[in-house]
Amino acid sequence: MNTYLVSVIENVKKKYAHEPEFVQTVEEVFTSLEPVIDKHPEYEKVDLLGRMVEPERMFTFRVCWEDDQGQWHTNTGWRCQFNGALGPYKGGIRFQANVYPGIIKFLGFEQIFKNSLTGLPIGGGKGGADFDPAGKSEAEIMRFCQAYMQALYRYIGPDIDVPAGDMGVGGREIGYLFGEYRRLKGAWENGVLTGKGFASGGSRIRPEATGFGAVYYLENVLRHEGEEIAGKTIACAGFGNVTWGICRKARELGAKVVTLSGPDGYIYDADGVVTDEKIAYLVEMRASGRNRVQDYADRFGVPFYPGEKPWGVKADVMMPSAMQNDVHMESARRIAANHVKYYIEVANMPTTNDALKFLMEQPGMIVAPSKAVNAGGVATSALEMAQNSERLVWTAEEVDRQLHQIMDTIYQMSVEAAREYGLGYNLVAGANIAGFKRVAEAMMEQGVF
Ligand code: 2IT
Repeated sequence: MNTYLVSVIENVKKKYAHEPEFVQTVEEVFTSLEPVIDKHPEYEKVDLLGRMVEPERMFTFRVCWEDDQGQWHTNTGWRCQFNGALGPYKGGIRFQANVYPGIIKFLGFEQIFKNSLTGLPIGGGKGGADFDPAGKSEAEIMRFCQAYMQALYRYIGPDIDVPAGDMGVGGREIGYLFGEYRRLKGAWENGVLTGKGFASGGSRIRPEATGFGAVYYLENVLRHEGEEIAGKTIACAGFGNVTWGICRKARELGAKVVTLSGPDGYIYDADGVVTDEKIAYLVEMRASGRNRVQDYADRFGVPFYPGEKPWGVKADVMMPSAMQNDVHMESARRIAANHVKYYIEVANMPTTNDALKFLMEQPGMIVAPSKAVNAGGVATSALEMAQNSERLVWTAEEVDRQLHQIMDTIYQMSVEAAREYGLGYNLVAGANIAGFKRVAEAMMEQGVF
């Protein structure tokens, strides 16, 4: 192993032992980079890797909000401006009770390389709060978003840092965040946030972009194997925006999603989540704030497996699309035993590092990494920024065409990067290397700071 690379990883492990998700992603990304670091001894002198694992800056702030009974609550908010070498910091905001700096930093670190892969001018950032949106009223959500923006607005801007949604933050929350930013700044700077509603300057296709992009990526993988998407069964996790987009695009192309999951368990729909009614119901379930997938089983009369994950089902394609570390070693063994050929990560870091390594070693199994597969979401956010700065609105066809092209390019760049470094058909290493190269080049050009 390259001694410089090892020393940076060891340092992160020691220094950030209290942020295990961040340590996990640094280890995963940097381990893939060995042949690149071997080839570039000049990186050590300027401590390029040591600089990459330190955010350029990170804010922590208090967020106070009043509930419907007049009781006040205090939460913590964060925004990590991780790496701005390629453009304004860009990345979502996550509202979830378990959010802490280790989650924000793992997401921010992934975002640097993902954003680089899109080929668009966006740096990496991420934010969030340890606020649990489940069961909150509409008015409480609005007040929380307003309070969050009151703390954040002075640190962001269309050329500085452009937040978007992530878990717990969808179009509704972005609307409230944008409204408060506009009120505070007294200016129509709609390029400050992406994922806005269409009337507020949002882009066509942004809501479905992550799911559509994931399916476009999957099509590339299938083509490489001489297979077609039509007729394939897909096991998904989650039932949010991303899964909704996958269901729609899969149906359009003749495939079907057969599982959905939530914190309460998973459902198996042998006919597939393919009718308009079923697909629309996903949006309803998410908007209800109940965070339960059993509602789908009750409504459509399909089996529900309480407390279980869908990784033991037989399907052609697995697309973990819910959250980090959803697939552990035990699930990975079941996936391998079922001879699943395509393991396509969608959520950010859905697989533990040992499970990912195990799956990549399975003969005949193809593993694709989330930072490439889900990059269509942020890529379309960058297209939203472009439309906002041009004061123009592109058609859905135009945005979809560009999204499709970006996903094809990400796939090809990943394949070529792995091949260039003698790693064969390795989509995981290829994505890490291709993403890293562009950031490294920009950082080298801009001098040490
Ligand atoms: O993980 C992600 O890429 C996102 N949550 C979307 C980020 C964005 O800026 O659209």
